[in-house]
Order: sequence, then C-alpha cells, then structure tokens
Amino acid sequence: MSSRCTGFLSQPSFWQEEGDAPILKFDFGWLASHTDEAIARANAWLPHVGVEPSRVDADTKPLSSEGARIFRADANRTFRSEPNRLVCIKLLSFSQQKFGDYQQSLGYVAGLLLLFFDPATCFKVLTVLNDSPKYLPGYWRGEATACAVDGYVCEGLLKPHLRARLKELGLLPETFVQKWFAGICIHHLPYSILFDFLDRFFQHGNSYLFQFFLSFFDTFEDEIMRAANNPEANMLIRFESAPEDRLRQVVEEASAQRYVATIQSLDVHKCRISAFQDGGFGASEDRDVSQLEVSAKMNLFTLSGRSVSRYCRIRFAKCPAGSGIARRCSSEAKGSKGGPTSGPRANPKDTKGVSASKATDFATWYTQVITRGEMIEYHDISGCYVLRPWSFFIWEEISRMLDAGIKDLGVQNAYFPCFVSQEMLEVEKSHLEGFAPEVAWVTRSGESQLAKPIALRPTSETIMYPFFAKWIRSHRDLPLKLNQWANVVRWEFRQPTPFLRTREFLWQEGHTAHATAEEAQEMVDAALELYERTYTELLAVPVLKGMKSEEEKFAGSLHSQTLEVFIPATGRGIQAATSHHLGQKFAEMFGIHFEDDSGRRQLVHQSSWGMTTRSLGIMIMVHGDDKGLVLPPRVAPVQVVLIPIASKGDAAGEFKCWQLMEELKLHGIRAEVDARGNYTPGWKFNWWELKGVPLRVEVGPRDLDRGTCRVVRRLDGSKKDVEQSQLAAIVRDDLKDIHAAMLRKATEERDAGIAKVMDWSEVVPMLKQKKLILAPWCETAASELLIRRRTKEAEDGKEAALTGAMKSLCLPFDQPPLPSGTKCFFTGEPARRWCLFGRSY
Ligand code: 87F
Repeated sequence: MSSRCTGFLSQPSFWQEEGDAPILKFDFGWLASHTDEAIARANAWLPHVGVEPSRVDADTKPLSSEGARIFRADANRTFRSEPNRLVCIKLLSFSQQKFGDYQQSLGYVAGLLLLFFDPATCFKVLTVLNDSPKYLPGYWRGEATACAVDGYVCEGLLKPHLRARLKELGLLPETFVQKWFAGICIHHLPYSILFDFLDRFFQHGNSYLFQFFLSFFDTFEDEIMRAANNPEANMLIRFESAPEDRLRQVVEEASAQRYVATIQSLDVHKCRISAFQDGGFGASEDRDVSQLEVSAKMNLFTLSGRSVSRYCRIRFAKCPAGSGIARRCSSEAKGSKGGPTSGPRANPKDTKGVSASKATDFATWYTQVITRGEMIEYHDISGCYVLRPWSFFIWEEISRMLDAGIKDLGVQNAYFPCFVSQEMLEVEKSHLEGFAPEVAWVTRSGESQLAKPIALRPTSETIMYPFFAKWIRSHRDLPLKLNQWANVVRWEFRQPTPFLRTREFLWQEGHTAHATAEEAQEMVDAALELYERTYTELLAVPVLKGMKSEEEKFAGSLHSQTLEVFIPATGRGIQAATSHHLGQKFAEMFGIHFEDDSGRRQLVHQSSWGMTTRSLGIMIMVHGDDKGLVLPPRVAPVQVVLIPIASKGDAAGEFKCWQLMEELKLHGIRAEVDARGNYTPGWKFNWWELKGVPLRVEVGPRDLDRGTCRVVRRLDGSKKDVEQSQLAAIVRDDLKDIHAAMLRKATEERDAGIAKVMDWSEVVPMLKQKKLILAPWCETAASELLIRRRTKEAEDGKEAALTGAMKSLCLPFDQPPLPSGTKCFFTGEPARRWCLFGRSY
C-alpha cells in the first residue's frame, strides 16, 4: 500500500527534525511504525471532502503584524524545523485571510494536515470543513459562535442528571466542544485511536462528533457524576485520566446504531437555532416561550401566530450586532397590549422617501438621502453634523481596514493633544499659507480671557514635530512612524456640505520620519496604495492616482500625491485622500536631526498622509440613486434584511425569517429581520431601499410551502427565488458579486466622464457636459492660474451654466502616451504630461 504523501512526512529528514514536534505529542510512536498506513488513511479522507490533492500554492497577502505574532507562536508550538514552521505560518495566514479571523483549533487541524498534504491541499480541506454543513460549518470564523452553539446542542442531548452535574462542576459545553469538535481531538486522543476517530469523522461528518459525544458520556457517566471538582472533570474531558482501551471503546461505540439513529432523528440545524437562543440568552420565565422551546427542540414547531411572534421578539430582539431595528420593534411591541400585530399603526404617509432627482436637483437629492437615510443630523452650529449610527458604522469599517493596513506598514498609533500654541503653529508661517483664516482659536475660559489664545488642531504637524525633534537622536531612532485617529477643526467659510466640507471632521493622519528620501517616498507610495485599496475594495469607488501640480500641492511639501474621484452627477472631481513627501522642510523648521552611522548630523526626511470622513460623502454621491442610498456590501451595517410577507394571523413567515437570519449570522453575514407589525411590506421595501441595504429577502406563504425565499438586489432591483437551504451560500456570493458590479458601474461612468482634450476651445463645452478634462499640459504655474481665471470668467459671464473654476486635479500616474511635439492645450508650449483638470469640491 503506497499512497502519495506531499506533506512533511515525505521529508527525508522528517523524523530527525520533527521527531519530538509538539504536533506529535500524542503520537507515542505509532506514526513512525505505521507511516504508510497513516498516509493511505489520510489520503482516503480527501474524497469524502471532495478535495483533489494539488500542489498549486496561491499567493498570500502580507500578514498583519498581530497575525504574524500569533501564527509564529502557534507554528512554533506545532513544528520544530524552521522551514516547516514557515510553511505552517503561511497556511495559517492564508486561512485567516479567507475566514476573516483565526481560531487556534484551526492551527491544530492545519498542523496535522501538513504532515500528509501540501499547503494548498490542506487549505482546501480546511475550507470544506468550514463551509460544508456536513463538517464544521462556520468554525473557522472569528467569532466562536458556531462551535459554541454546537456545544449547546450537545448539552441539550445530555441526560438531565448529567447536564445538571456539568452545571454544578462549572463545565461549560464550550470546553469539550472546543477540544473534541473544533480541535477534532488532535491534542487529546493518542494517534493510534485518533486515526480511527478521524476516519469516521471524515466519512460521516459532524454527525459522528455528536455520536462520539453521546458515547463518551455513556461510557464515562459514573466518573463525571463522581468528579469532585472542575479540574477533575476537565481531566476526564481531556482524556488525561482515561485508559486507552476505554477511549478506543468510546470511538468505536460512537458508530453504534443507537447513536446513529439518535442523531439522524434530529434536525441539527433546527437544534442549533434553538440552542443559539437558549445558550445565548438563558431561559425565560414566560410559559408560552418555554413551551415553544420544548417543541422546537423536538423539531415540532407548532406555529400558532401570536405566540411565535412574541417568542421571536423576546428572543431575537436581544440579538447582538443588530442595526437597532429589532430593538425598536421590541419597544413598539411592549407598548401594545395585544401583541405586535395590533401595535400603534404608523401613518402610511410617514414614508419620508427621496423625492428629488439625483440628475436634476443634486443638492436637494443629497440632503434628502443623508438625512432621510439616517446618516446625518444637522447641528445648530453651521458646518457641524451628527454622524448617526448608520454612517458611523461605515466609518468604523473604513477605519478598521485602514488601521490594519497602517499597522502592517509598521506604523504605530499614538494620540497627541488637540490644542496647539500660537508659537508652535507659527513656527514656519509659509506652510500655513492660505490656511490661517481657517484656524479656530480658544480665547476664553468661563469669563476670563486666556493669557494667550490657543488653536484647535487643523492638522497636527506643528503639534507632533516638536516631539519628533525630542525623540529622534540617532539613526537608530529611525524610522519613526506614527499615526493618530482624531478629529480636526477647520473653520471653513465656503458653503458647508455634510461629509465633504465640514468644520469638524474625523480622520487618520500618518506622520513619519526617515533617514533617507527613498524611504520617505516608499511610505508616501504605500499610504496612497492603502487608500486606493480602501476605496476600491471596501467602498467600490474607482480612484485616479496622481501627483498634485505645484500650485495645488500642500505648501509644506516637496510634492503631494493624491487620489481623485469623479462624481458623475455633478461632473466634478473630488480629492479623496492625500499623501505628502515633506522632504526636509519641516525637519528644518522644527530641528529634527539625527546622527547618521558615520556620526554626521542630518535632517530627517518626512511623509504625512491622511484620509477622512469625506470618504463617506464620496461613496454616497457615487453610488446613490433616486430611491436613496446604495451601500457597498462590505460596509453596509445591514447586508441583508429579511421581510416576512404574512398571510392573515400566521407568523410562520416571520419565524422562518428569524431562522434564516440566524443562519446568515452564523455565516458572518450582517442580517436583520424587519418584523414591525405596524408597517406594510411595501412600506418596508421602500424604507430599506432608502437605507441602501444590498439585499432584501422576502418570505411569503408560497415560499413557505415551497421551501424558498425571494432575494432582491438593491443595486438593480433584480429578483430571484432561491432554496432556503442555499440562502447563506447564495447571499455570500451575491454580496461579492454586488460589490464587483458596483465598482464596474462606477468605473464605466468615470471613464465616460473624462474627455481627452487637445485644444482649449473644447474645454468649456466639455465642462458643461459635466466632464473632467484630460489634456496635455506645459505644467507652468502661470498657465494654471490663467486656466482658473478663464474658467471663472466663463462662469461669471455669459457661460452661466458653469459654476466654479476649473483647476488641475492631478497628473495621473497612469499616463497615456504623449507623442513628442505634443502642445499644451492651453499655452501651445510643449506639453510635459497629461493632466486631469476639472471643477472640484
Ligand atoms: C487648515 C488650517 C491650517 C490643510 C489646513 O494633508 C493648516 C492646514 O496644514 C494644513 N488645512 N493643511 C494641510 C494638511 C497637510 C497634511 N497633514 C497631515 C495632510 C494629511 C495629514
């Protein structure tokens, strides 16, 4: 019997190097004497999971620093040889990227698989284990919910006296489920027995695990009942005090017909939902409810309208990670004696949808979308706005991606005071050029005047750099890379616009100091790339990367790089993020020196970069439509809203919605049920369209008969009927697909919105058609100022359709060919590069 082994066991020096590897701690010599047999048996697992062995190794993205630390520790705890550890780290990091987070038990399974298979095969097996309802569905996701829920299912299967004893011993179901299910007993059963266990697991899936669980508690019932305390019981759970023959008996007995029959008779899925409710929220006093729980456990759902509805409300209203809609329902229900269906009737005229058209009255449209969509509330100070939960969630998602990316670049977070003294702010006035009127000052405390006014940060160079000067002494202190998450204040006098131009906004600002200009430039590029990925991968917004012109760059910088976004509805460009190479200008002003390795005093080279809450406004303007917001799936606070379409007095549809919601949540999808009894389904459709939720799922009476539900896309209104059992998988794919479609659509609109222009005469007509201008340019400062003036004239004079002067937006990095001899579209002088011009925000 010679099966192929592509894992570590095939290494000639395996036993020499890995003989005492931690992964083999429970092997006790079996594997060395049964190598061929073990390889053959492991290979026989693959057809069960439907995986073909492969050697193709996919690329991994860079590790997050936190991830790298944990993977390193776990790899060290699994293998001895460094190359094997590196392979292991790579597999773990790949899994983390796929499953969203990392579970230590995945590390055990990965370690065992690596003995037999190449990493790509291991990864496929891990994927099937996580994705397939047959094995360990959702186990490798960050939240341990799926595994814990199976623990509660097990608990529900125990004989009552055993269950009571476990409670007394303080032994939570999570304890054994982690070891036996998630870790598939790898660090608990001796290998000779482990293989019997695993053969059965791969063949029968988690049914076998549940059987194993029953078998264990039958075999060890007396010991558990007699266990003196928690540690003693825990030893039993870890099999530490059990003789081998009894363990073997548990593994074999678990396949006995009586256990198979017990587990087969259960609908594990329904048990999980029921267990989720029990486990998560404890028992209820309410008789109606506990009655229903009992029947739910026995898979006998008697769906008598009102009690089900109440049950759902009491149970699910407390679900975590909700948008608040469920909570709102429960308070509505509370106020109404007769249950939810007879709650206070909403006035159907309450429908505060969007009435303005994006195409013909953009300003009104935007205001309606952000206020009626509950993103923004106006404050009584002009230019200041409340970010309501619906928008703040999105900012949190953006921050999350940026923060991880920033840390991956080796930048540390810190926080500096929001006040800056006048001396510091004015250390070098030239960088303040043009900004001074926007600085807000505190001049008084209570009734007394401050001796010296202090400014609120408009940006933090002048606050941070004195500390840079203090902290940096030698080349060993470099690079110094800091980021801060903060609010900033800029007292704008131009027309404020929520998100886009506000007097206070949130951002991150990165500030770094390096020994060389090259290193500073690398930082500048890396920050801009991170911003680009955040826009495209999270917000589905296409960006143009480029360099600011001399006139448009930050005065304190050598050069400024920028992301520009096109807003098709207004034909304007908008700066979406910036990254500056500051050179040594600030170092000179603030005296930031270091001693290089040959003892010479040098000035540092610096970068600074920032991205703000403006990104939300950009996202809204690019994607929104006449029905309201259209949220990109990855940032939508609610990704799927489930709406029951009730037939009279029957709450079966509603119950199904809650069940489906639970299933979606188990798959890491942000789902909500809108079970408000005082609104019609049609009203709810409009409401959630206004809120921009990517997918709506409707469950009506016909769906219940057929086991289907209707899935409707916010993006294009397309509808399809799908099997309820397939919903989670379909939703997952759909959300990905919607993101891609949104990015595609926005990219097409952007491309169609850029006019290539060779001659000035074409400019104003193109601007009037709401286009940006891509033109060959001589790049002189004088021409830039003249271009602004000329387009301003066009606005003031007869060309009334034009508002705002045209400015240079960026010199795109992605340059079309520029044939030699090409002339500047404005001056007729030789052109140097293509430049993107346009009216802007
Ligand atoms: C307003 C008032 C005072 C912008 C201001 O872009 C000073 C300023 O320096 C000011 N508005 N700026 C430029 C900010 C440059 C830079 N700072 C760090 C960034 C990104 C993050």
